[in-house]
Amino acid sequence: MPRSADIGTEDLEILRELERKVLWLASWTIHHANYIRDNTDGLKVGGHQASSASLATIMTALYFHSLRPQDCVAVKPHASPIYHAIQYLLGRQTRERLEAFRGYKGAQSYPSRTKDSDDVDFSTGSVGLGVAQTLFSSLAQDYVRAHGWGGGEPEGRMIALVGDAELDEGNIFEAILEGWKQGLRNCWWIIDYNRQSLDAVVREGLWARFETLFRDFGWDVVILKYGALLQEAFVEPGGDRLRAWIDNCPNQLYSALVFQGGAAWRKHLTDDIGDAASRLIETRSDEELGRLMTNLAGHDLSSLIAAFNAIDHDRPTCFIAYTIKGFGLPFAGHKDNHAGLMTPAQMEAFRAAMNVRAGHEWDPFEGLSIEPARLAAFLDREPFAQRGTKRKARPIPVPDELPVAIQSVMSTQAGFGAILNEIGRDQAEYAARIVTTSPDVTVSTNLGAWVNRRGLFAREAMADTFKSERIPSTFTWEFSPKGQHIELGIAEMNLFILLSALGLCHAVTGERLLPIGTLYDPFIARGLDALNYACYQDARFILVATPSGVSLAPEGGAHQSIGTPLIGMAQDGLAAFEPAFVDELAAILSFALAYIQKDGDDQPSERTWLRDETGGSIYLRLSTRPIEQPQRTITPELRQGIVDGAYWMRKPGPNAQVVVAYTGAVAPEAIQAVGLMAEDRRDVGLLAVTSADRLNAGWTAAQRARERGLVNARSHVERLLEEVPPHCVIVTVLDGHPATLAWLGAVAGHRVRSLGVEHFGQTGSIPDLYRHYGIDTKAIVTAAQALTPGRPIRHLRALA
Ligand SMILES: Cc1ncc(C[n+]2csc(CCOP(=O)(O)OP(=O)(O)O)c2C)c(N)n1
Ligand SMILES: [Mg+2]
Repeated sequence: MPRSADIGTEDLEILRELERKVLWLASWTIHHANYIRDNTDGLKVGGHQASSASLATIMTALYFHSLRPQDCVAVKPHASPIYHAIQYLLGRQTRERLEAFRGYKGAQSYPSRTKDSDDVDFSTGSVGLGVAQTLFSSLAQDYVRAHGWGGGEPEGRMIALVGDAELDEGNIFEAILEGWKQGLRNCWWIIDYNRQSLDAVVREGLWARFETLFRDFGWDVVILKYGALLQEAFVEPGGDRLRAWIDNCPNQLYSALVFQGGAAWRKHLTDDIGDAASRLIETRSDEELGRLMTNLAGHDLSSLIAAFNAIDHDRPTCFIAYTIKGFGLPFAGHKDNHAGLMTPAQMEAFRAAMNVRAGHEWDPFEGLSIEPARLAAFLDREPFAQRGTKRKARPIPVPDELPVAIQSVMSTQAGFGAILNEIGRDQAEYAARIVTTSPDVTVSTNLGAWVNRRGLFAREAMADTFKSERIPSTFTWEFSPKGQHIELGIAEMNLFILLSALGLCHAVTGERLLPIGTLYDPFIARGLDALNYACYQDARFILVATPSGVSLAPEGGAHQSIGTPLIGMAQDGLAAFEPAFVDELAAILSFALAYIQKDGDDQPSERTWLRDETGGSIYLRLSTRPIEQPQRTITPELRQGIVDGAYWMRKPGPNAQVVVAYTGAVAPEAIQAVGLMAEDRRDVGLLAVTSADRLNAGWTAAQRARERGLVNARSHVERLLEEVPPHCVIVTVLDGHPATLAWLGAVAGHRVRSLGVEHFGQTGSIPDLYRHYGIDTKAIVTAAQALTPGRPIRHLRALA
C-alpha cells in the first residue's frame, strides 16, 4: 500500500488531472496528424495511440513527480506523443510542432535527441537499443566521476521506459551481462508490462522469467501489479479469491475482458468465483467493476510514486509494471490495437468525456477541475522543471601532429598501436580524456601498449595476479578507478552502445571524453544497428576496425570483410578513412580527435564542401599487412590532402593514359603496377585515396551547390581530377568492394575499371588471395592494358 507520506492528497489530485491531460494531448496530437492536418499522402499514424496510453500514468508519475533534474530517460519509441505532451505542459514543446507531429520538422514519431526540440535525453526507435543506452550511460557516468570530473553535481539515474516486447531483443541481455561485470549502478528499467507486442499477446508467465533473470544479474526487481483499488478489494470478503483469479487469468483472456468491459468481467467473475466473492462483485456497478479490474499498478499513480520513492539505494532496479495497452481508450486491451486509431466519432466522445470544448483542444489546462494557476504553480515547482537546457562541454585542445616512430615496414594496425603508445606517454589533457574500449580484442587490435601505460578502468582497484606472482607477461592487466580502458566482453552491440554513451558524455554529464573503440572490421556487421543508432543520436567517437579485408589472408573467409568500405560511405554521421601508411594515419588521428568535438553549424566548407565544422564520428579501417613505408615529410599540403580524402602520390602528366587510384593495404601493388607500366603508357598517375567517403560526400555536395547557383563550387576530388585528360582511364583498386571507388569515373567523365573483392574469401597467403580476387599488380596492369591503346605492357609477362 502506498504510504501516505509519499505524496500529499492535493498533489495526487493534481497529478491525476495531469495524467488525464497528458493522455488527452497525446491522443489529440495523433488524431490531429491523421484527421485534421492536411494529410494527403494517406500515411496513417502507426502504433502510437494504444502504446502511448500504456505509459501515460508511469510517465506522469516520473516527469511530474519523481524525476530529478540530473536524471536521464530513454522513452519507449511509441510513447513519443506522451513525451511531447508532457514537455508541452512543461512549456518546452510548441503547439506548432505538436500540430506537425510526424510531419516535416514537427515533433518526431520516435523521440530524437537531434531532431526534437524538447530536450530528449536519448533517441529511441530501434527497440532495445535505447534501453541498453541507459545502462551504458550509467557506466559512462561512473567513469567520469571516478576520474574526478563532473565536480560536485549529483549523480543522475539513467532510466529506460521499456516495452515488454523490447526484452525479446538480444542486445538487452548482452547489456545486462556486461552491466553485471562492470558493477552497474544508478540504472532503472521500468518495464511497461502490458503483455502485448505489435502483433500479439505475449506468453504466459514471462514476468517470472524476467524477475529471475534480473535478480540473477544483481538487479533489484520490484513487481508493480495491483493498484490501490485492487489492494483494497483484496481485503474484502472473497478478496483472496479475486486475487488468485487475477493471478491465474491467462493474458489473452485478461486483455479480451479489458476490451469488453464491465459486463464481461461480471459474467466471468460470477461464473468462476461468484460463490466466494459475491458481495465484492455485486456491490459494484459494471463501470466500477471495470475500473477495479483494470486498476493495475502501472495505472495507479499512488502505487507508482510509492514504489519510486521507496528506492533509497543506487543498485540497478527493474520495475515490472503491469499496464494495459490502450488504457483509457476504446480499444484498450484489444490484441489488434497496436496500430489502432480512434475514429472521429470515438474522438468526439473522448473529447466530451475529457471536458474539452471544441476549439480548445490544445489549451493546456482545458477541462480540468483544478484552476490553471494552481496547476501552473505545481508544474513550476516540480524538480524536473528546474532542469536547465542541454549541457555543453568545452572542447579539449588536440595537437596538430601526433608523434610516432615509423619503422620501414609496418602495418597501419601496428602504427595505430605505436601512436597510442606515444599518446600514453603524453601528460597533456587530451591524453587524459581519451577512453578506449574493445570487445575482447584489446591486444589483438594493438591497444596493449596503451593499456599497459594507462591501465584498465574499474570502480574498484584490482591487481594483476600474474604481475604480483611475478609471472612474465607482455601485458599488465591492472584495474583501477583511474584506468582509461574499458574492457568489454565479445558482444559488439555492447561496444557500439558503450561508444554511444561515452560519446554523449559531453551532453549528458557536461564532461567531454574522447572515446576510441577497436574491433575486427568484419564484426562491425554484428553491431551495425547499434552503430547506426549511436550515429543517429550524434554520439562522438573514433572507431578503429582492424584487421580488414582479405589481407588478413590465412585467417580466412570468416574473418574477412568485403562491404565495410561501403558502410563507411553510407553511414551518416561517420567519416570513414582507410589509410595505407602510418604517417597518413597519424595525420588522420589528430584530425579525428578534433573532428569528434566539433559542433558548429550545418554549413559545408567552401573548400571541400564537407561538413567539417559540424563534426561527427570517425571510422578507421586498418590492416595487419606490413608494408614498406614512404620516407617523406608530411607537408601541410599533403596533410590536407590526406584528411580531405586523396592526394597525388604521382601526379599524372598532361597526356596521361592511365591513373591508378588505390585505397589502403594494396598500396604496394598499386605502386608497383604504376612503375611497371611507365615504359609502355604515357604519364601514368597514382592517386592515393585515404577516404572514399569524404571524397564522395564533398563531390555530391559541390554538385548540389552548383545546381543551386554557386557556380564556382568545387570539391577536392574535382580539383584533383580536373587536369586528367579525358581519354585517360582510371583503374581503381582496394581490398574491399569495388563499388567503393567505381564512381570516380563519373567525376570528370573518365572510363573506370574498378578492382576489388566481391566474394567470400579463402585462406591463403596475401599473394595467393590478391591473385585470386584480382587485386594484385598483375590484375592492375592487365586492366590498364585492356583499356588503353598502345603496345602490350612488356613487364606484364614477367608477373606471376
Ligand atoms: C529493432 C526493431 N524491430 C522492430 C520494430 C517494430 N516495432 C515497433 S514497436 C514493436 C513492438 C512493440 O511492443 P512493446 O515493446 O511491448 O511495446 P507496446 O507496443 O506494447 O507498448 C515492434 C516490433 C522496431 N521498432 N525496432
Ligand atoms: Mg507491450
